[in-house]
Amino acid sequence: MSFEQEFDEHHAWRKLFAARLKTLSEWLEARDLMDAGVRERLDRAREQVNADKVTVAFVAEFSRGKSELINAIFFAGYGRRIMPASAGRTTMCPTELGYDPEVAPCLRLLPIDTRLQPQSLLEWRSAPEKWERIDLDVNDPTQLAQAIEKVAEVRRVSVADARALGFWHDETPEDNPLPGADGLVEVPHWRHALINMAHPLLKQGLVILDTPGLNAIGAEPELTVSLLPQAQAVVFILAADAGVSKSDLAIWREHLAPAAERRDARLVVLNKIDTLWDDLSTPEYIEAQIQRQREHSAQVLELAPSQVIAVSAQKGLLAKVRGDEALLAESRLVDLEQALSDGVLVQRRQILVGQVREGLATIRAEVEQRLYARDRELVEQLQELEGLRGKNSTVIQQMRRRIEQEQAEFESSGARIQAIRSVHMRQLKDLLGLLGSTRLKAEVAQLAEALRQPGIKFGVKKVYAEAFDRLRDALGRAQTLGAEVQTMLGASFRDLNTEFGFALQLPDQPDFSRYLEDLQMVERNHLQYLGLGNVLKLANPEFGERLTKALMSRLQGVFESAANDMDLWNKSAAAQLDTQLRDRRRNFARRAEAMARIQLAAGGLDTRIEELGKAQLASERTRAALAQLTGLDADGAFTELDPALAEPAVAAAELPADPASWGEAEEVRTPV
Ligand SMILES: Nc1nc2c(ncn2[C@@H]2O[C@H](COP(=O)(O)OP(=O)(O)OP(=O)(O)O)[C@@H](O)[C@H]2O)c(=O)[nH]1
Ligand SMILES: [Mg+2]
Repeated sequence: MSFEQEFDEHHAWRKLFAARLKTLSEWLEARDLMDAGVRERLDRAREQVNADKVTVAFVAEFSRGKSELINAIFFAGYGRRIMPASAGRTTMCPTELGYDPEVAPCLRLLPIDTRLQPQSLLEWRSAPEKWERIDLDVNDPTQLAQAIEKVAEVRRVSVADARALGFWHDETPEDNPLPGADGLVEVPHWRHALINMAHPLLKQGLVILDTPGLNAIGAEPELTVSLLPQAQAVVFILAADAGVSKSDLAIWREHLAPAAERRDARLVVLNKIDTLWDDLSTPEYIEAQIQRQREHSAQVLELAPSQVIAVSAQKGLLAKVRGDEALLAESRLVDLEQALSDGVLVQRRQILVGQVREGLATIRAEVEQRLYARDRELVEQLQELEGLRGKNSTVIQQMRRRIEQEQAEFESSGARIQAIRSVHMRQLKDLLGLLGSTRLKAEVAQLAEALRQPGIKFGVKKVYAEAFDRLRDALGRAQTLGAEVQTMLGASFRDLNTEFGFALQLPDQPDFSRYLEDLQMVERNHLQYLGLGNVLKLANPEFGERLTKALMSRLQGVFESAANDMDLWNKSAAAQLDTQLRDRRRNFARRAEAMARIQLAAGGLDTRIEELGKAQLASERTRAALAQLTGLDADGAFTELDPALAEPAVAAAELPADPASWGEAEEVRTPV
């Protein structure tokens, strides 16, 4: 399947999933099986799938054909070049292409001067007034291409200004731009560009990141330590006419090699194979040349030759625009599209399916727990009523009193639950405090201070190591506190189950190993980055500031996710207490009401027993329907729904006479 087809398929699956979640949620509501924990899990699953983005970043030295490749793969349908691609340095600032329905189609450009201020790129994103905005007309490819040419704009500034902006380093003079006769040097006009357009692939969640060459990528630490490591795929490009140069290798080492152990796709492209096409040579000879280049590139990058995909972006674009099938085949662009779709989309889908399956399984387990409690009550009631057969009204009267007495005893569980809840809230507050941003800032403060000092920082790696040790420690302590909550709640749940007949079951506490891994990856990205000569750049305090900002925004992401997981876990536990308390209260009301009816009418007992029997059957159907609604196989295929099971399952016997007697438990809120 081509990249586009695969992407369409992925999108179709996401829509199907959203529809299934909606059915599930309505079904749960209709049966009064929704609680705060389940609702939150459903919201998360929906969010996870809706917000799913696939970022493909193109990274290479200038002029290797990144922008041309983007044109050829994604934008040939416009019949022309959309991203500017020309000889020499063209794309001057990182350019992100995506789609946000909330914003009209436009190009937004962040001025380079913002580098002089401490905000991170992430922070600038939420300051729209700082960006220059140009509306785009997607139906007019010429206007589109002209507007996007702005990403190639440059400015001439003094060496001092270039230094302040991060494009001039006295320590590495060979990388500095050449001053003109006027002593000025050329720097990018813009720091970052965001293109928002309703292209079909972008609308479905694809994000494309085009980057400028070597020195320009390194100038923006956030790109290196955040944007690129978080992309689902990074395409690295070499050019057949240039071989593997020293700067190609520097980019490979700095941006691609460190992520080698990650599951995400890293693709290597040998572009411009058309420069080897030559009318005087035989096709066999040309093929041998291409193979030799692939082998050589693979050897230098320490890859297998099969991992290097040879293409011609330019001829591929031309072939697509002209509809020339023979040329398209010769450009081999399809090989690359295939690799992208297998390597990126198929994997992405697997990860997503895995997460969603896990979420659905938890929802099912939690709802089943509640159904189990309800079933048990049905059985008890049936036994109670069966025992009354043939008994006189005095016995029934006694039974009625017994129910009232039991009900009164049960009400004492309310106070116990309150007590448990207040201990739980206190523990939770401590726990979330460990993962909060105040704490995070405190743990990183020393590192931030060290980076802010002017001068070359030889001890920076040690400061990093210490800061990450402290962060790991904070996560570790949060996990330990979580275990304490687990012990406390587990014991309380067991007591409540035996004493008051609840069916409470504590979900497992979230596993933090994923966050420890994330932390490790952030640390590795930073150390790798500093290990590559960038440590010299740290002599500049603004650079240190930017690096700290970039670090903070990633760490915040990790800690927030950990806190969210903990919060959800606690919500589920608290919601169980609430709903089971409510179910039990309601059940007492029903029993008392049934007794009253039985006392009043002859034959009332048989009617009630029959009703309960029906309720048991309905409950079986409810379980079966729940299994179907939450069913998802490992390939992401949903279980087919049996329409018969969607019938209203609430039998009359389940409904109490007077809703006011249900007794609502007050809602639990998580402290922030
Ligand atoms: N012959 C040939 N030229 C190509 C091919 N791909 C790109 N080019 C040309 O190479 C030049 C550079 O291409 P770009 O796409 O601008 O390269 P880039 O990697 O985006 O470069 P920067 O934006 O400067 O970082 C342009 O003139 C392209 O037309 C190709 O497959 N064959
Ligand atoms: Mg470019």
